[in-house]
Amino acid sequence: MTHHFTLNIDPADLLVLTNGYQSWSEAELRPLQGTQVRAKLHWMTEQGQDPAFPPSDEAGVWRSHTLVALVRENGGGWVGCALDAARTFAHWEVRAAGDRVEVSCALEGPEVEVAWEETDDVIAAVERLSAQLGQNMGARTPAPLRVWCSWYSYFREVTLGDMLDNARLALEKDLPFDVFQLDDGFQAGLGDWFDADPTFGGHARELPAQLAELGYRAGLWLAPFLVGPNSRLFAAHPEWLLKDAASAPLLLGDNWGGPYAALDTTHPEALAWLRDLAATCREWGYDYLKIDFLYAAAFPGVRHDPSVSRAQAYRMGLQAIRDGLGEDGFLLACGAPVAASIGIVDAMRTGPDVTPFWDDEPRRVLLADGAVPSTRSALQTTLARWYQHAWYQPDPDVMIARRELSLLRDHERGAMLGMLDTIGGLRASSDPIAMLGEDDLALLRRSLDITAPDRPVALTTAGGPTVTQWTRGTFNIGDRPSGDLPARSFRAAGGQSVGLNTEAQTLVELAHD
Ligand code: 9PG
Repeated sequence: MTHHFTLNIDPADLLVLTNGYQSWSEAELRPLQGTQVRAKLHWMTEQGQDPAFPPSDEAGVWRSHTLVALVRENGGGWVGCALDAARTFAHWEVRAAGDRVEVSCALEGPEVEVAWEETDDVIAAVERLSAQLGQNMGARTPAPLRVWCSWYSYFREVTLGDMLDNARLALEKDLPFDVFQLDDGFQAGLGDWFDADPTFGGHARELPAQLAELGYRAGLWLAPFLVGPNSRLFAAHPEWLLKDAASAPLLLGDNWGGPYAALDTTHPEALAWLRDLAATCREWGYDYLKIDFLYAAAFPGVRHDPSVSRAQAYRMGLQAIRDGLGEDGFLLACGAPVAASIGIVDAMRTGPDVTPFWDDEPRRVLLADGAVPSTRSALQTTLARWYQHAWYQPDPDVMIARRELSLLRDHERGAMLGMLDTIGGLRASSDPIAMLGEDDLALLRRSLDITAPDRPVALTTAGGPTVTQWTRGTFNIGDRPSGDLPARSFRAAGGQSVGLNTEAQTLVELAHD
């Protein structure tokens, strides 16, 4: 089923607000006549977008998932939103067509209600329709948690000792964390979650009791739908894997040194295995799971039950994990089809990974990868999705407060802090606590203050291709000053740029701005 709408308006008078498919996929606010770029490398589209509905790469054609908005200069315009996303992917396409604009919404999966409204207040209409979708799907929005996560400093080299050293120091310094979350690196392989990586210096099941003694909850990272091509799981159960047209296990993405396979979540035995995986982690003492690379369960491919839609297959896998973890466990989704997760997950990563540097220009601009990990990309996408606090607790990713092992300058760290304050939701840090000086610790403490989400005051592209003007302040994520606001900074309403130093600003002209 495809819905069509025609607008008798000059495309030159409109901005378009798009929502990316999964956590890392680019969301943006751009002139309609611009071009939505598609990444140059295939694995980037597989790992960062929906390969079945990727960015158009055509001038004047914009694709968006679940929700889309068109904005006129006076703040009015049009908003479209699918009102259920449990079994159906809604693919919006907006096309500049001479002196008109053609809009379509194609449904992949069973029929669902689709709202399409003209409004004199796009911000309010986006918030109202997204809230309605959240309500229809029974959105879970428990109290936000403050999380220390191992990934952004220790990466796959993390050890059991690193976790405990940081937890002890956090307690000593009275840092207000609720959860200590072990990320990628503890496991023998993707799929072989119960076997330890020999370099981890122990087993993940040893951690929760020791954290509990210090007063912290234990969190664990899993990529539950991924299966490493060299894993024991891959060899033992090829029948549980998503297949290509030639019935061979489908290999996708590129991480951990190459592509990986995915579980077929329409296979009853794979579902039982997923339930058991989450239940086992719970038995080990983890009541917080960060489940990652979830888009793999919805990847286009040949499934055991071909009558199940991709969205539904994804949701069956997600529900199995929820069933294994229990209703009272906390589920943070990452790399996840965002709307299809509503009602099962407690929190959702709302953008690409932040990094201890501002921008990865080669990958973002030359390779056109909007899902590239970088602080700039994280700010852009997360700010363009502010309304998603009605779907789950947003996870705008970690604050990087450390000055050591970081290229971020003070005003860039200030922009990161401004983004966390604006979006609300979870608070997180990954800094080795022993590395933090007094100023860094003060910034870290400040970043752990939970805030209610802010509202935009206007949708214009001033300050970068995202939502930059808020009741509490203004962002400039670009590389040139915007009015009197310096590049890469946030200024609180009526105040100073947060953390802005007096160093000369680097002014770089970027093709993509
Ligand atoms: C663990 C990490 C962390 C992190 C997740 C996810 O596109 N990419 O190249 C890409 C690489 C890593 C990545 C996301 C995207 O990170 O977001 O928090 O858990 O996995 O491996």
